[in-house]
Amino acid sequence: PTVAQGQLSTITLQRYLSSLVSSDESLREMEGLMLSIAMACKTISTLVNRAGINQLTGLETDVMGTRSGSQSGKGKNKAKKNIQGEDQKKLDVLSNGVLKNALKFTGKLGLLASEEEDEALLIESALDSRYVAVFDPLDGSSNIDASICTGTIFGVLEDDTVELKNEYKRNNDDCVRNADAECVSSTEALLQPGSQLAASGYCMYSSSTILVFTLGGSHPVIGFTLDPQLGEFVLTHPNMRVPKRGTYYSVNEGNSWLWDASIRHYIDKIKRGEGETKKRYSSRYVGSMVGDVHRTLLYGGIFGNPGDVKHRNGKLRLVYECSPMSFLVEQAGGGSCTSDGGSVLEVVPESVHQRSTCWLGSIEDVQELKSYLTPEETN
Ligand code: P6P
Repeated sequence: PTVAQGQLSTITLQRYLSSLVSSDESLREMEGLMLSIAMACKTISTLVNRAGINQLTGLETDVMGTRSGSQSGKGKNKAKKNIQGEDQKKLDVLSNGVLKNALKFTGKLGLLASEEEDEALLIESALDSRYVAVFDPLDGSSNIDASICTGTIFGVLEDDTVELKNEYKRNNDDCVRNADAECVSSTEALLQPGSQLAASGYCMYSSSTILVFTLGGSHPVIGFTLDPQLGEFVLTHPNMRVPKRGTYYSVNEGNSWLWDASIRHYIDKIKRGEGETKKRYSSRYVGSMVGDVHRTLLYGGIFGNPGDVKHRNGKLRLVYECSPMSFLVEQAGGGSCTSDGGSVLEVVPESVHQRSTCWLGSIEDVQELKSYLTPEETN
């Protein structure tokens, strides 16, 4: 469903979603989830915008001395690490709590996975819910102290094990067992390929706060901008479509000496104006996936985190970064692929925090890149 340009500013997220549900009752639960995610994003937006004022910049610390039992108790502060071994920022922890609680209290999710949580969260009271959610609560948080854009990335999946669970007996060791009493991981609903997403999106915290999402199927990619005066997300991008071609490439060239030769060759060609369009491409790279993907969605071009000899699978996480973003870009008429030319959306995750190489953007730019990619070789 799209709306005439003139009507845009009067349509809030709440009104848009309720109009969807009135024509399709099966979206009732999804409406509740999206409103909870939007509420959490409003809170995170305020936290991010006031980080400097509320001394919420900097690292989440773990006071060492008191743990090692030193007399003084004035231990040296040491940054806490997430399961990725990355320093956690204060706002990573806060944003994670805000989103986790917002989703838990919907009572509509039995399972959550977050970049900031080592293990998937089982919500006993809602284990038989229809959906599970995956999210990166504050992607690009290393940019926070410099007030560069950050974002929340989320995905919603049908819990395809719910029916099975009715046959399984829950076991007190927190796994579900099938009829043969084999332990079936109760978190397998999270390990679905991106093609199975029921919804995905992001909220970007930048010069404005913009919530962009899609419900897949016949639904558009749609964007709502937070009106600080109203405190409401209002419809500003009714039907986002990626231009078929762009003139920007967005990748961390600092790693180019470590890339596979095929990728170095591609980037070299397009920056020299020797690619298919014969136009010279410019580099645009914020180092914050949500900002780089949002620009690519609007202006076209190609974004990538290709992996290299040191990080074969790149830096981005499949389940809550690559899959949701690839799903959204492809729904907007763009393309996506891994660095060996495969489909991001067909990669079946083996673990919640696994990484994947990822390219996404204008369909013709992604197709041109794929013509350079050789099967992934060891360097
Ligand atoms: P690199 C931020 O840490 C992040 O997860 C994404 O937001 C961003 O696209 C990527 O890492 C940046 O990676 O290797 O360029 O620092």
